[in-house]
Amino acid sequence: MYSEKYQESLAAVSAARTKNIAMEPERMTAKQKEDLLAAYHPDYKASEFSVLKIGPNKGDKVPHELAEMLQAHSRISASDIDLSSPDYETDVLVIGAGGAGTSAAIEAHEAGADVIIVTKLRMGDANTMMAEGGIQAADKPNDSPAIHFVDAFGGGHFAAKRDLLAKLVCDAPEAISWLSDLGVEFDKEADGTMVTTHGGGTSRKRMHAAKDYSGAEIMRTLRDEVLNRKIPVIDFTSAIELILDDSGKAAGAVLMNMETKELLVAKAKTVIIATGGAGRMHYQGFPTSNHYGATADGLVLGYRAGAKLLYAETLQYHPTGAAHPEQIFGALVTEKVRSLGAKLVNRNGEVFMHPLETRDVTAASIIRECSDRDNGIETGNGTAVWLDTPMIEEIGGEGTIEKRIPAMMRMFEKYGIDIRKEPILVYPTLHYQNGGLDINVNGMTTNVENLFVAGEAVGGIHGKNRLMGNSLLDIIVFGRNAGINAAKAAKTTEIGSLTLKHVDAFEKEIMDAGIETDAVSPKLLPDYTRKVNA
Ligand code: MEZ
Repeated sequence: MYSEKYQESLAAVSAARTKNIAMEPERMTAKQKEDLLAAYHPDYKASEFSVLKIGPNKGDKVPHELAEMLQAHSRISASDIDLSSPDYETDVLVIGAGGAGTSAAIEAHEAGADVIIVTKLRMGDANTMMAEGGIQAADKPNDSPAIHFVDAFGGGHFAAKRDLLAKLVCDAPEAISWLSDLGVEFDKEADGTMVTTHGGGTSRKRMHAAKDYSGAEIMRTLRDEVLNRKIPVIDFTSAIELILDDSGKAAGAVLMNMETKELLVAKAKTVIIATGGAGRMHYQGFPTSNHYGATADGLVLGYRAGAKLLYAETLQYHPTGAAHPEQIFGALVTEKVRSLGAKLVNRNGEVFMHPLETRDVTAASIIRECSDRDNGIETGNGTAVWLDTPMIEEIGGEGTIEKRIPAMMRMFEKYGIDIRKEPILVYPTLHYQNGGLDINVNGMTTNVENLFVAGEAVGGIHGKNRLMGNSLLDIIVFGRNAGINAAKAAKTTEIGSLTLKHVDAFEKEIMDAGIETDAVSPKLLPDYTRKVNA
């Protein structure tokens, strides 16, 4: 139920619905997309970026908030830590317990390695849990990994590392079977075949889903598998620095108990960073669809240890974050809503774009509609456009929303909005870190031996924009891949003496570059304390 101020616009949306359902909005040309992105996408706003003064990516630009963390002081100095008697020793240390970390741990364990998972919150407190719309895999007769590759490569502005993207799409069908065999309940037709839908930028229906809580269903299954295998999970404990050995190989991490702040040392033959994304950095002041712990920690850990970043200047603003009511501001409204037929409509009830353009283009169109075109709806918390959800019931028949996107329905129902009958207000929300640590196809960073990365902390798999459903896919494909290869490397690794010299060396770089900062990193948790004016 919307207040009086929305009624005129709601009436226009409702009056135009039948015509809007029938209309087929034109696709933009490549040139139109380029111009739109340059003018309206947050990644193109030069004033929001800083040039890094130190570290492996010196000279590159990243968002101000990330630059501050990458060039911040460590939480420790090397002399604080006694590395001579580690608290934990293992073959493979996995940092992070979302979908990528747990998949990596399962495969490393399967390969016979001793594995420890360390996580700053609890297992499954991760963006995986919050992923809604689905996971892509070309496993239907009209599709192929090659077509999947072409869609994702184009959607990512032809910038993806080809070997990483090829692995993603080629391993996708097997990833679905693996998850299915572990117990993930994907949506199926009566004959047992998987239900698949389109996403933005896909030329085939290859989105597999568990209704609109696909990530939660996948995480439930992976968590059970970790527990069944009795893989040790050290929770409420963050990694705050990587440990190297005297030949520069990753060899463990300094850990911090989140409650007591006690420092611990974990020694490992190989390390996997699977710390997830960065939405809680709130780049450019955007709200986020991300989990509370998404603070770019893995990028900081890797960077200070010498690992390179790739495309850290590119972020994904999911076009449809909830813009109203305030209690769910920024929460994800899954792209599946558009896959099922809902169109984006402005204040006057006009469809202003094709609903399944890629996410960067869709987000930029919404921003243009709400800014220069002045066709947005004032919410009291900014402006927004309508996502006309009742179209779904008109197209798919009564009951479609409850069957296919029940979590969406419940989320809005709590606030008195029945999405079967009323449209919802949306605006872009910070959703995904396209960039991250640069890896080879075996999952190891390009310049720190035995340091593996999986999941959202990786850069380069998707290029400069990711398609829907390729993230749940990459955490599985590259999580498993990292686990297998980290276990293999651990078999032949001899660890030299442990060192934190790189931490002190980085501190010296900060001083030498004249960087004046009080910031410490990794951030670990966002700071939402209210700043009181003096
Ligand atoms: O891949 C994603 O980010 C995804 C499936 C999100 C969504 O819209 O549901």
